[in-house]
Amino acid sequence: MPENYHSLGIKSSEITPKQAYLSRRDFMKAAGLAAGALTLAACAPSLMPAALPTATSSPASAAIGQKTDELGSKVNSFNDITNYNNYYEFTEDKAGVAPLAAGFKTSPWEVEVYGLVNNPMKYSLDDLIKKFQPAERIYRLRCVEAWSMVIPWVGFPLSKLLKEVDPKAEAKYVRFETITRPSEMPGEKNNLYPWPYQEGLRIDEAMNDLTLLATGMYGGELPAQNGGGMRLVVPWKYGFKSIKAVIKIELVTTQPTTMWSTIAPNEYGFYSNVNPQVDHPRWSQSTERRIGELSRQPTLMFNGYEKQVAALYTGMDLKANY
Ligand SMILES: Nc1nc2c(c(=O)[nH]1)N[C@H]1C(S)=C(S)[C@@H](COP(=O)(O)O)O[C@H]1N2
Ligand SMILES: [Mo]
Repeated sequence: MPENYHSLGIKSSEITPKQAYLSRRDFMKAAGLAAGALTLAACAPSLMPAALPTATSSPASAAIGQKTDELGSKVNSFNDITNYNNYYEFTEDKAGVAPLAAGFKTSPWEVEVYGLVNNPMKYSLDDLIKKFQPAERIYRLRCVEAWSMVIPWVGFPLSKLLKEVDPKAEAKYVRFETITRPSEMPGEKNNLYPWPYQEGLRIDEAMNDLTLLATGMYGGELPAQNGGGMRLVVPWKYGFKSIKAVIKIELVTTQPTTMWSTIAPNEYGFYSNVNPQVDHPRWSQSTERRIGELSRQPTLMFNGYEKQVAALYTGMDLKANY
């Protein structure tokens, strides 16, 4: 996952898409193009119900291109967000994910919620959308590789779903699992990785209002390369915690195994909170490169979400619990 993952013998290929350097005028043009693409997607019958919120709450994607997050950073273009992806089930090449994911079926999509709950559930994506009313949330995404984007998700708080399944008192953590479908995900045949991709959160982290289950993006459905059918978004943690294509959510008592902490426990801890003061063993985390911008910028504690989440970690040594 790091841009130069030499320890696994993976070739270093940081391919920066041309779009990352679009001028302001080209940026606007690209936003217009994205609007066209979304209209097409919305016309495909099988995709129709997926993630489009009601007409009134769904801003045109061209308008989304001019929006900012609450810190004033403008959202990345639809092109950047959908063509520069980390998604190892497809490939280790960020620019190669989109073409490979084009054939990935995100509908129908089912999510099972089980384990230490009083009310285990199986949902279709359509059920989830009807029940939990996804809305737009613009979040910064900070990859552990020290690049970042601003992404207009459409999603609902994980807490809403957890309240419905009603965790038992013994449930202390939530475990998430990505779909296994090697026929459509060629990277899953690469046995350098202990598939399926798994992630986890402490239950109070999972209940925080920022923690999102995303069913859409840029006012439309969630593109396969961004984790459609449904993905987790935890904006104060490094991007790899935001697991894509989730099909299983399990409530458990002990801290779940995660794919990256299995591969390199000294580099990717369970918490993986964005922290400019705790460097990765092989690079600094103090600054980041915003895709589409030329200069680096300082990385913020908890990715700028300190007010909302610092209390989750009171009294914890954030260096030891990286
Ligand atoms: N299942 C799965 N989820 C994943 C990944 C992955 O390889 N597989 N990559 C992670 C990493 S490293 C990042 S930075 C983000 C990227 O999300 P994006 O492509 O939507 O920007 O997805 C995360 N979720
Ligand atoms: Mo990442």
